[in-house]
Amino acid sequence: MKTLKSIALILLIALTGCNQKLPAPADKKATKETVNLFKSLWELQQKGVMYGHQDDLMYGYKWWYENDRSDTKDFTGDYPAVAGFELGHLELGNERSLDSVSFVQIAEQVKAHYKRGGVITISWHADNPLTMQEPVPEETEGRARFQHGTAWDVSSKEVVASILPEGKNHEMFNNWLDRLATFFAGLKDNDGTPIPFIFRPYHEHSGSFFWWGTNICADEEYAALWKYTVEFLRDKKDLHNILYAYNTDRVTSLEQYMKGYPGDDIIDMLSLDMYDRGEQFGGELDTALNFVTTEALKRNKLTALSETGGRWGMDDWWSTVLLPVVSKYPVGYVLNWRHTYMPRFRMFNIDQPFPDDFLNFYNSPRTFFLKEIQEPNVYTRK
Ligand code: BMA
Repeated sequence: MKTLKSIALILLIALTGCNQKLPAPADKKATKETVNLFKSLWELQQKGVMYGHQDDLMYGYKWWYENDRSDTKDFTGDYPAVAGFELGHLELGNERSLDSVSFVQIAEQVKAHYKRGGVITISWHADNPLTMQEPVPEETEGRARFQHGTAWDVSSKEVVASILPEGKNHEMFNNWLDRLATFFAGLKDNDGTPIPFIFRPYHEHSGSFFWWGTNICADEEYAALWKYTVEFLRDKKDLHNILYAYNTDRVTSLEQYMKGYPGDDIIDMLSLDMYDRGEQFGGELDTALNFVTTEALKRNKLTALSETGGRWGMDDWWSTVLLPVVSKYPVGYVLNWRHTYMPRFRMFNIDQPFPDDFLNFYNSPRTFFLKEIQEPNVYTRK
């Protein structure tokens, strides 16, 4: 009897101990692979930090879409654990993104990275749905003229209101979301399994350089935009392979970070973007990651430093500035922004895609590149 009882107890602990106890995505209907991804990311973020790179599989400074090529792999021998992609201009029905990348090829690389067991994250620099319909006002000059109608056009504070229900651009915006949904629905494995990914739209809300930025719309409007978008994709379009990342730019307090947060029923990840613009970066990043990751854990959410980049002219940034700070906190991944294709640009040495010090970051036991997350597979957990 005693033995039977203890066997039952051991079984109970084993059953409730592993998978069951781990937090899960906000979407109650998330696919099995998406739930597994969430749980894998949750566990990985306690152990170390994954390396991510935007458009890593699409191009480098001097090459454009070559089979299986990656700047990260060229330099370290391994792919990044996290591959970033960008969908700006998909909403317009274009074949290529605002960075001239083919959407068909993006879908190919999403599939390839999924097959390798890598993590996928997608951003969306959507055009300005209000001003893109209007001609450039006469008095607009310089940079503002260049940005007219783009994600960076902050000339009107009416944009978000205009696309929410009752707004004059609501139907048009539904159309944009429809195009997004069609693209997402097409992200499938050969056997038809929807490929899970992290979607990070309307990013850097704490800044005022996008039409969804903090001084351009009210925080309530921003939260409503998020809620509307998620309900559209998740409930109306029945897409259950998406983890949603809330995101801000540089912030100095949790209160500032949470302004516009749409709620735990919408969001899966609390992420932060911060680029190194000078000496104070390390301290500021430390403070911000401290309160963002503490809050995320409290809410059972994932975390990431979803955009970052080194200090101009600093050779050992990766190992002396970034690594020590991200190692202090449960940060899921750090994503390095894109290596803009510019084959004729010669102002600095772009023959080498990363500084030598990047290898110190790569070799650290705290960092994970693709090979380190291939087993167990983040989608099957086997
Ligand atoms: C920005 C810049 C732009 C680019 C955009 C979307 O941060 O890199 O040149 O168009 O991201 O990828």
